[in-house]
Amino acid sequence: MLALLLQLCGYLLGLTVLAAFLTIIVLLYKTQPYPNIKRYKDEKFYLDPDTIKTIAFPSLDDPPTLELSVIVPAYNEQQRLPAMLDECMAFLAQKSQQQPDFSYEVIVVSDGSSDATVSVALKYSKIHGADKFRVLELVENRGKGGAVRLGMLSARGRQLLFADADGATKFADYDKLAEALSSLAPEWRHDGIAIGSRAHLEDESIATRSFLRTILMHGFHTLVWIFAVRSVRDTQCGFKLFTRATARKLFNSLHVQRWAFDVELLYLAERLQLPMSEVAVRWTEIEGSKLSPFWSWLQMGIDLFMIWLRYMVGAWRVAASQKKEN
Ligand SMILES: Nc1nc2c(ncn2[C@@H]2O[C@H](COP(=O)(O)OP(=O)(O)O)[C@@H](O)[C@H]2O)c(=O)[nH]1
Ligand SMILES: [Mg+2]
Repeated sequence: MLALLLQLCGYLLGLTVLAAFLTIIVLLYKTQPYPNIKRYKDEKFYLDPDTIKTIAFPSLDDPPTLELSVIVPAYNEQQRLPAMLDECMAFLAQKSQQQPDFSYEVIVVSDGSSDATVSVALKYSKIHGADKFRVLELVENRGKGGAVRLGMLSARGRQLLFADADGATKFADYDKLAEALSSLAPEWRHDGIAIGSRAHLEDESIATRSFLRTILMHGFHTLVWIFAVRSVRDTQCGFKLFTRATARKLFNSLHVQRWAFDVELLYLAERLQLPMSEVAVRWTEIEGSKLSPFWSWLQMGIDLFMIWLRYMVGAWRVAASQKKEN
């Protein structure tokens, strides 16, 4: 009886090893090591509402021509977007009045929205002008990571920030991120990331969250720690600031287009040993999140494991040959 049981265990072990081996072979041969960044022709242009002309976006590979680019990924955000944009544009206008050499642009990336997100955003472009405010309309939904990436690849700033469309972060906290970034990287050619963080709010959020969400949150943090990122406490905050040099490296190497993209970015940053600093930001939970607690977290868990596995076996690689910096 015992011998039979042992034999069965042996078979099972053998099968598991074989399955793992086959998975690795399939991953190695079926996965492209570098991301294939898809961008349709219509997605290469923005509309200038004054002249009603479409103009080609510049490239992240070009030299920078202004101080800050703000990328706002927006998927069906007609309701939540105006409050965020009002706060952001008022802050930036005031800042550039106080510091005349502070120049900026905002790029709203509609991620294949089916509501009025694009027309809401275009109104801001009309009011502020297409030099300060551009709309990138993706014809197909990519997921937050894909939308942020295409916005970054179209931006002109020496520093590039991405910020969620719901205005959950107080936009004025950009100043804190900028201060942290300039002490890590005084110039845009240097590497650095300032990461908005809600880690200091964890105890408070546990008090207001349901038990299930708290368990999922801890489970997620543990998975992130095991599989990907160890030096950052809050990987998911939608408020991160990069130097142009770092944005070039990371967004050209990014594979994940869905929610786990932040984790891949920070995983890459750790591997490339880029300087990072986590900065506490003010945060308000805004109604209308489209993340369903259970399924999105399950999907993120799987994505995390797959990020780890693909880089481990070499199916994904870091885009090593970086273009010459202008
Ligand atoms: N749900 C969702 N949000 C997206 C997508 N692409 C971009 N986003 C943007 O990602 C940001 C974060 O979304 P939100 O629903 O507030 O998620 P949460 O704050 O992490 O719970 C918002 O700016 C969304 O508009 C997408 O495909 N789905
Ligand atoms: Mg949100």
